[in-house]
Amino acid sequence: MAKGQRSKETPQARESRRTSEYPYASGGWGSLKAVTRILVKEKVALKDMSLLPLQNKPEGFMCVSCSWAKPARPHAFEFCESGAKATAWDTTPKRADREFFAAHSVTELMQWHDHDLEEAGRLTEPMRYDAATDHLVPVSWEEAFESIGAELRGLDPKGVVFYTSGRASLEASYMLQLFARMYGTNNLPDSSNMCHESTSVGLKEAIGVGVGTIGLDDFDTTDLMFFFGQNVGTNSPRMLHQLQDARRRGVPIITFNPLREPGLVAFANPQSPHDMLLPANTQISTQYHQLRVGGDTAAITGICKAVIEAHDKAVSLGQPPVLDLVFIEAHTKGFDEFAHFVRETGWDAIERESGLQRVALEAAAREYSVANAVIVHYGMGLTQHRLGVQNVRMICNLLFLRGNIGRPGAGPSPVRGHSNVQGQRTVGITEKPELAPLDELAKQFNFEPPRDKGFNTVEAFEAMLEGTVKAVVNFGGNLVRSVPDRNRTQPAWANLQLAVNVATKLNRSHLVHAKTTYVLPCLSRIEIDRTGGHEQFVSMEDSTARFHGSRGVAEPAAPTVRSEPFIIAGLARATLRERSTVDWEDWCADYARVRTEMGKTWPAMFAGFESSMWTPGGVVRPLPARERTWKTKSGKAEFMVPEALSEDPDMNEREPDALRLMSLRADGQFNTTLYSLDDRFRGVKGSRMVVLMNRDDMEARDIEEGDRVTLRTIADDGVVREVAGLAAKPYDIPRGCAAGYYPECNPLLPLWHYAKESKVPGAKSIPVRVVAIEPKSARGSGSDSAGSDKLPGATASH
Ligand SMILES: Nc1nc2c(c(=O)[nH]1)N[C@H]1C(S)=C(S)[C@@H](COP(=O)(O)OP(=O)(O)OC[C@H]3O[C@@H](n4cnc5c(=O)[nH]c(N)nc54)[C@H](O)[C@@H]3O)O[C@H]1N2
Ligand SMILES: Nc1nc2c(c(=O)[nH]1)N[C@H]1C(S)=C(S)[C@@H](COP(=O)(O)OP(=O)(O)OC[C@H]3O[C@@H](n4cnc5c(=O)[nH]c(N)nc54)[C@H](O)[C@@H]3O)O[C@H]1N2
Ligand SMILES: [Mo]
Repeated sequence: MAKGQRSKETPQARESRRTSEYPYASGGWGSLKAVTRILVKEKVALKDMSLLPLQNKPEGFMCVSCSWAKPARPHAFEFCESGAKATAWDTTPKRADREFFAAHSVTELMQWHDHDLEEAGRLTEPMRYDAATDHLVPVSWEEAFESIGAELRGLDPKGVVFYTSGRASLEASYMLQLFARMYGTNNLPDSSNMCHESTSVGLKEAIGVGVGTIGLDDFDTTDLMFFFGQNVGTNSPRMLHQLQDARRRGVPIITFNPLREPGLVAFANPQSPHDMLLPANTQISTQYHQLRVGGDTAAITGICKAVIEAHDKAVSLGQPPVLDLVFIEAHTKGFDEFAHFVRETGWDAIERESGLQRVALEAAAREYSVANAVIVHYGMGLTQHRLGVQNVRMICNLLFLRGNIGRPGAGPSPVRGHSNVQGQRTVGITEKPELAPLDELAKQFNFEPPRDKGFNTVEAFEAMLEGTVKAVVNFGGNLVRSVPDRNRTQPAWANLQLAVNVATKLNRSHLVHAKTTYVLPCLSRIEIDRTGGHEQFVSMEDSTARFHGSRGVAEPAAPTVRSEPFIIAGLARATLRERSTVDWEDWCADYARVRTEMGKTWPAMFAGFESSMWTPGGVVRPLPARERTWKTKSGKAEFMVPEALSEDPDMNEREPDALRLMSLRADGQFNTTLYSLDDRFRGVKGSRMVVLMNRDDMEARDIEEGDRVTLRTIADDGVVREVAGLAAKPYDIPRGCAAGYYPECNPLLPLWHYAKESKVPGAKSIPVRVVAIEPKSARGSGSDSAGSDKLPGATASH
């Protein structure tokens, strides 16, 4: 068909295409096949496959994938497709050892695809970049510690950053924050700075704790759940068990998401023979609202408006109130201002900003108004916006209207990412001095901790660009891929004086080498930790604020790989020397000593933890908001009036051809780790260089399926940000919105495009425009519809 002359698709054709995008429920046979494929690909031995049943069991290891809660009565196979992939990835027999690094120079490895770097296998020995040969070369642990310690002693601690990627155990995290503070800095960002920090800020202001208040038991008593911007089937699949059980009880689920995510539509449990044999899958969402990207504040305003209107009507008719007036009166502040705002906001503005019709929002409000206990689950679709903190506050506003917090079956449920990201914050990994127990640490360890604010992740890179941050000690993390503005931030990383990377597998951040670069291999949590000559355990906190013990079950990748506590102790000892008041070796010989110290710092949370840490279902962390005690400024749960209906004020309709680009995850990845280039659920195969667009937006720009487009960020700071070679794919997504993959799209995301109170990058709302189209037909036959990602997408050359 000639360009510009395409006929419009009929609604029927559109509907049938929509339903053919992923014809199967998430889970199901597709999931089993994907697990088997990766086990075979990673050559995981049969004996290691027997590890899977130990995953997330009270006596086993806590999965290294997501942080979803671990039940007291686990399913026989308490793991999911993602968790099985993560386990296979870590227990692979492949090794990136000294022979591997001798065979491949760093310049050569820079040409490898991200997937292939990690696919090389587990790191086995400490390595240092050698500029003379352009290779990573082995060094002994002692030599690495001594020379890193000497370098750190020569630097201003305020210019050194200690990043953690959300996997390090409570013990390792406690040790690391203490080391950093004894060294002299609060520069302790972690991955939540790019993730749920909008939650930590927003929930703290609204309810006095920065974490969700629900537990697994709440799934048994809830009678309505919402999902805002969280993709459960891909990113926290074990939660599907609880959702399925709730659906069987008839609990409705209302979803707000620009995309129809298969995992939120239907689910077949691949571990249930009953589900696998019956074609009828459990329907997950009973209402599915495909709002515009950045339309949540408007949508929630609409629901609240309908609820308040229903209340006003009921009261005028002498019927029982719809609002929980007793809760509002006794427990909250700011209701009148919020209700005034809601009454004053017109439906036309709500419909325009949310992209949804009034009737749809009223339908959601009707369910909400009759439910007695409501849980709201949410994820990156809410937090990664310019007004991401406001979004979180809007969730609270909605819950407060009917007292849906601090009672069974109700509350906010931010679904966290990394397996211990929440726990790291709990034990002092924070750049905010007011959140760390500095007085307790000062007394307990007889030193003067720094009191000034440290850098979060965005600020660390701003300072790196200015040249004031000179060194990064990086636990996990692949920052040159995960942070915004790649074409500016990657060269800043290469300009560092010192980069120390503690990791399980090789990633690009190790290769974009600083003047001095170390790569130190650490144990995965799946492996048996024999530090100190005997088996040791660690602990973590899940997404529902329960602490769990974790015991490694697999043999270590190599005898020379060390535990994170060992590595932190080595670095601390060599850096602090006589300044240290801690016997790091002694702590390392028995992590129970670290837990004892944690108990002294936070008696309410960790006193007696040594004997309780194996409690099935976890040790419940005390949260005042669960008891309706509000540790907020006013001592009440606080309503707030949103400052704008649009979450992305800089996206206003200023630019008629602008698209809101969300950068998100595929089921073949865990963040920057790419297990494969497929996104099974969204029908994308063999390449991640893809942009999903509304068919009408494609037609308006004369783009055909498979054409390769160049996206450019709309920004007036004089920096050109582009990603080229993205294969366009028509998709069921609201007009004006587009979707691409993280991390491939990160060059488009300006470093300053963040939520102002939390500095979480606005990764779900990048204003872009299509600036070039390379027609598929011009490339000749034989080229597939997907883009090309043989080389890492749009990296700056090094
Ligand atoms: N398999 C796997 N599991 C993971 C990860 C992984 O990469 N792979 N990563 C882990 C980490 S660190 C995290 S933080 C979590 C992330 O898990 P999620 O919070 O689910 O994150 P994303 O996949 O980035 O995107 C979430 C959803 O938000 C929707 N969305 C985008 N914009 C908007 C919007 O404006 N409004 C609404 N309502 N929805 C929107 C998208 O369509 C998508 O379905 O998962 C964790 N678990
Ligand atoms: N555009 C865009 N950008 C985003 C996001 C987005 O949605 N869109 N999401 C953001 C979010 S939510 C997050 S959490 C960040 C994540 O960003 P990062 O924290 O930078 O990256 P990860 O991919 O989680 O880290 C991967 C590396 O961790 C190492 N690793 C694995 N296991 C361990 C371990 O046990 N110990 C140690 N020390 N290392 C280990 C491996 O070597 C692997 O290469 O990215 C953020 N960036
Ligand atoms: Mo995350």
